[in-house]
Amino acid sequence: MKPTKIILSSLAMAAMLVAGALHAQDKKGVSQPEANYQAGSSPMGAEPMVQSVNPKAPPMTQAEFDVARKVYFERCAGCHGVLRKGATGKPLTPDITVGKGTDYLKVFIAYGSPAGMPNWQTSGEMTEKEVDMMARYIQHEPPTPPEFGMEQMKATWKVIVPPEKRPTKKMNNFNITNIFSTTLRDTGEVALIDGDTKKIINIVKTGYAVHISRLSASGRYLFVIGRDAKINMIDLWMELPDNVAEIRTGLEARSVETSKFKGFEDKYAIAGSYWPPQFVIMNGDTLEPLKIVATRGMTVDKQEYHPEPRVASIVGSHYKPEFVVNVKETGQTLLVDYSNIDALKVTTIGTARFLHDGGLDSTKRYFMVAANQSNKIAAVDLKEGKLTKLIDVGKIPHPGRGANFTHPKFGPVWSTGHLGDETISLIGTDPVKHPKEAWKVVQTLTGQGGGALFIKSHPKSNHLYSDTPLNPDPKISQSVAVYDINNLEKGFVVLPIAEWAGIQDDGAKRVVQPEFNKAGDEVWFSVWSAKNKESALVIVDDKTLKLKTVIKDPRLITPTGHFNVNNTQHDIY
Ligand code: DHE
Repeated sequence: MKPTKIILSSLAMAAMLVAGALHAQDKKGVSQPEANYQAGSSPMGAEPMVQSVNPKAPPMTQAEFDVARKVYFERCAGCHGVLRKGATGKPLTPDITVGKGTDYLKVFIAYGSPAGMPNWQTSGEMTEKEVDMMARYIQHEPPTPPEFGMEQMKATWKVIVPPEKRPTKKMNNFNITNIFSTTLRDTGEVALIDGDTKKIINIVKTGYAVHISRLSASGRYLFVIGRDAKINMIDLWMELPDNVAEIRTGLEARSVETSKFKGFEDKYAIAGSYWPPQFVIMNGDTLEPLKIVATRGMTVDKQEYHPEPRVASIVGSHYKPEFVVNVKETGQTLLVDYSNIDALKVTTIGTARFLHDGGLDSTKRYFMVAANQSNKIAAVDLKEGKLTKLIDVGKIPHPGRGANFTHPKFGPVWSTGHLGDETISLIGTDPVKHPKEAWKVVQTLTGQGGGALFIKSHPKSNHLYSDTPLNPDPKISQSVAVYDINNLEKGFVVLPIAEWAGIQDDGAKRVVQPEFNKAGDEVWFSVWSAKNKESALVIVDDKTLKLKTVIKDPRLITPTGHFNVNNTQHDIY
């Protein structure tokens, strides 16, 4: 026994040195906030699951299993997957982990790795005891969370105000086309803010760690999804806009969308889940679940079965009665024809693995979706129903919905920033008048640094805005870069958004997600701090690039994304 132990611990020492050195180097490439962002917390830790014991793995008590499972879902599942089959992180199934052994695994958990694994112990986020517990936990069989089918969905479905009891016309004096729905992430609420008066109209209760808002085609209904897969449907025609229906469509989710094609306006809503891997089509009036489709299947490259491919972005096509559903781990983009949901037709287009976020080009014919860990953008033709091109861009593209504008030299372009480097890629999107530039990176701009999440422009604006909320340098994460579209060579100017917010405490004050108002003459930003710190919204005059207004309110806790009704309804970005 003894010699084995010595060998193991010297192996561990060596691995520790290598991992430590690499991690230090890697700080340039993948910062801690970037890694933490991708390893975002899953709400599933509290779900009941059966734990099986692997006799070849080191023993654990039931109490240890329960704690370790919670930690795993909060810290690790985002990258390594619910079933630990690997996603953006490596697979961690017992056939791999038992062979590595506890000491070896402890080193990687403690010190991190160059591929982006955070250094959980040396960063102070886990104790040595917790690291030891996690190293043992991942050598046991991964517990499987329960499925969530029609019965479970129906049990959570509530029509708070049935359609026949709702107003037949708009009952308020708000200019609803210019309302902003602002995510209040950590309180599980959205703030509905009047874009004209800048006053909060209502704070509406939504799901846990609420994520995004989308509009119905008519602009009347707002759909909000939480990470717990809870969808809230808000009627903007009510005297005081509020929830009229809600449902849970799974245990964990990120995306919701509505049918936008002519003749199907406000007819359907769709939500994709991270767990179970599926999407559900719902009645657009009531959220009644109608059709559930699993996304488990084969990966685009190696054509291997993936048991838990998560549904990432979804967009409603304006060209056909179709939803564009992007399945992350398999790298398949599904065109789901909703014209007859009893005989559902799905066109499966192989794009690239690790699909995440994306948006339409200015003609709305092409969907541009980031395959983030593949460092690619896939341009999908929604008219012809095929992949037009896979385009290599910078490291870990993260466009949000991206930004469309007319480049003075190259014509219409769609752009994306990157999490992993400081570049902004401009991709030509006009194969008719600019065929040479189409589906190529026509220009690469240099931004403030990595850690960019969202980029935005507007047809009426001459500016392109890029945030960098995950950059480790507070000067960069608390400001935005703005480019003059007609003079891109000049570089960017920096707007000190967090400073303009006038917040005195020491919160993180990350500046996140530029979003235009309906007129396209103001840009809204969230200044996002932890829930016990002050946050704010800062509004900039797009012509002068000067501060216009700051919105502060004790109820504005952890504001992150915000969605202008008109721009979200019509896919203007
Ligand atoms: Fe998001 C969009 C997933 C963390 C704010 N985010 C998306 C989309 C996906 C996604 C799949 C595209 C939805 C669509 O268009 O249908 N987000 C994830 C994650 O998996 C991740 C990395 C980790 C997690 O645990 O959730 C994650 N996202 C975040 C955040 O930490 C952000 C910055 C703050 C927050 O509120 O949670 C955040 N994500 C957003 C926003 C959008 C978004 C604001 C919509 C952008 C848009 O312009 O439409």
